[in-house]
Parts: sequence; C-alpha cells; structure tokens
Amino acid sequence: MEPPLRVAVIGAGFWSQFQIPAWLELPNVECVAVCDINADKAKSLADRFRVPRHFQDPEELLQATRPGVVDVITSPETHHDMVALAAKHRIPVICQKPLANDLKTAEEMVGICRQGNVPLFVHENWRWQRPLREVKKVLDSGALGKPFRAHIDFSSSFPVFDNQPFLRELDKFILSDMGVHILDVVRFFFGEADWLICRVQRINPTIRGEDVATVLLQMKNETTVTCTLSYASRLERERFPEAFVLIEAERGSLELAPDFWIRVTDEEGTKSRRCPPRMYSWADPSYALIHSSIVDCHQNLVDGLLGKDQAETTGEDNLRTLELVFGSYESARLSQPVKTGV
Ligand code: 89Y
Repeated sequence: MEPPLRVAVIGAGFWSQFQIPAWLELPNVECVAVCDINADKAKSLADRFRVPRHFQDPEELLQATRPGVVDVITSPETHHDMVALAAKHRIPVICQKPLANDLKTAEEMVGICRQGNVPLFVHENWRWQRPLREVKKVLDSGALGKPFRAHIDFSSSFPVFDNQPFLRELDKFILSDMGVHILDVVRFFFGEADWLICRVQRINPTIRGEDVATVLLQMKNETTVTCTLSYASRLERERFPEAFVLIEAERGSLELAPDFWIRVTDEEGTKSRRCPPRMYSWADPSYALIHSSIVDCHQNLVDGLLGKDQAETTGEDNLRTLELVFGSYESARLSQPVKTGV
C-alpha cells in the first residue's frame, strides 16, 4: 500500500470546516496541519478534526511538515502569494476559487507553477455535484442529439452574507463568487465559448458589488447558453444552492429541476428520476449539495496528482473559466459583446 497523501490546509475560515472533513472521507489521505493568521482559529479547527499540528505562518508550516499537497482556503487576494509560496517550496497546491481577482494575476500564478513544474489545481467543486454529473452523462450519451440552446439558473435570496460577511465588501460579487462556478459548468457541458454578452445589476443597497448577473454565451459547438444569477430573488421556492438547467437538443430536452429531479423528454415522452447528493454527517444541511461535491472534487484532484486520472480543474484549465468571468465584467462595463478564447 502506498503511504498516505499528507494534506496541509492554509486558512481556517468558513469553508475549511467542510473541506477538512471532506479530505478525511478519502481513503489513504491524512490531514497533517492547519494554518491561519489567527492562531486561535487554527488551533480550534485542528482540535475539532484531530489534525495533529497547527501553525500561524504558512512558510513555517510548509518547511516543518513538507505536505504532499497544500490546500489553500484563504480569501482571493491572498491566493497569489500562497500559491507562489507553495511553488517556491515545490509543493503541489490546490487553490480555492476564484483563483484570483483578475485574469492577469491568475495567469501569473499558473505561469509560476508551470515554470517551477509544480502541479496547480483549483478547488472548483460545482461541476462535481451529482445531479450535474448526471446531466453531463445524458448529454454525452448523445441520446438527445446536438444541443442548440441551454439555460442555467441560480437565483435565490439565501442570506449568504451571514456565513461569509466578506462577500458584502467585494467590488465584484456574484460573478466572481458564483458566476465562476456556473460558467465552469457551462464549459463542462458545452466546451469553450466564442463570445458572450453580460449585464450586471446591484439590487441589495447594503453590499458593494453586483448581486444580479445575466450572461448570454455563444459556444463554439453552436449552443446558445443563457445564465441567470441572483442573490436578490425572493422566490416562492427558495432552493439554494441548487442550480436549474434546461437543455434543448435536436431530439428532445433535458431538465434539472428543483429537488434534484432530472427529466429527459424525447419523442416517446418524459422520463424522470431523482439524483440527490450523498449526505455526510459533517455537512451543513443548507449547503449539503455543495459539501457533498467537495469529496468528489478532492478525489479527482488526488487522482490527478497521483497520475491515476486526469484532474479536471487544473490551474491551466481554470484560466478558460476565468476568461468567461472577467469577460462578463468587461462586457457589462462596455455594454457590448466580448470575444473569448482569442
Ligand atoms: O462562496 C460561494 C460558493 O462557493 O458557494 C456558495 C457560496 O458559499 C456563496 O455564494
């Protein structure tokens, strides 16, 4: 049996308390240390999950523990320095989304790791949600033929700021926090985009950034995709964090509807099945769909790191997703369509 993969975590905020137990779900993986600028937070998180060591200084952690991979779960403005530090110590690194607050910084980070020959992955978990994986399987089966139009909706009034107060202060909010996930799902389903057009709005007057975004993308495979995102939508059925999907294709349609129902309609009628996520005891019920996807996301990154499979969300790959995110901001600023992938 191979020795266990030793994971160290930098950052002891909201998401670390779920990413650590998700690491511990994987066979042959151990969590060796936690680090946070706030030593008390690092210690209490380490104690809670029986992680043997805790640190306040990330460089000290890397030198003292030499982990097999470091999971950076800090806020976006710190990602560049944390990734550069891991690269300096030649330690493979997973970075939380969004990789950076602008495309140039993200490209620099990918460049640093490429030059140092250090694997860089992005913790992009959304595409690992079970219902979305099922949708992708139906698409790939070819049963419905070529898709021509799709809509992905993520609209809610869930109080995200209660758990993640810093989101209130972001100049760029819903596209960089949630659009990054949804636009990654667009790429997962349909490949790369040719151009996009976007409009953003700020409805909640107590936050700094935009909380509503509407993006239309023309994909290279000729599918037209619209994405609607909102944290300002008070709806009859509050379904956070579910995203709904409708795909229209040559021979039928495919819907991901509330409560994880997948409905496939073709000339013979509609077949429905429910694809709920796997539930874990450590998950927060309000986020269970996302928390469950963390385990599968981690597994894929470990398999990529160990050369057992292709990691889907590498740093290189994620640049294409970020191009869509920052292209959307640019389009909204110019009130014009923006070419992508040029
Ligand atoms: O930060 C976001 C994420 O990744 O999933 C939902 C969230 O917590 C709030 O938008």
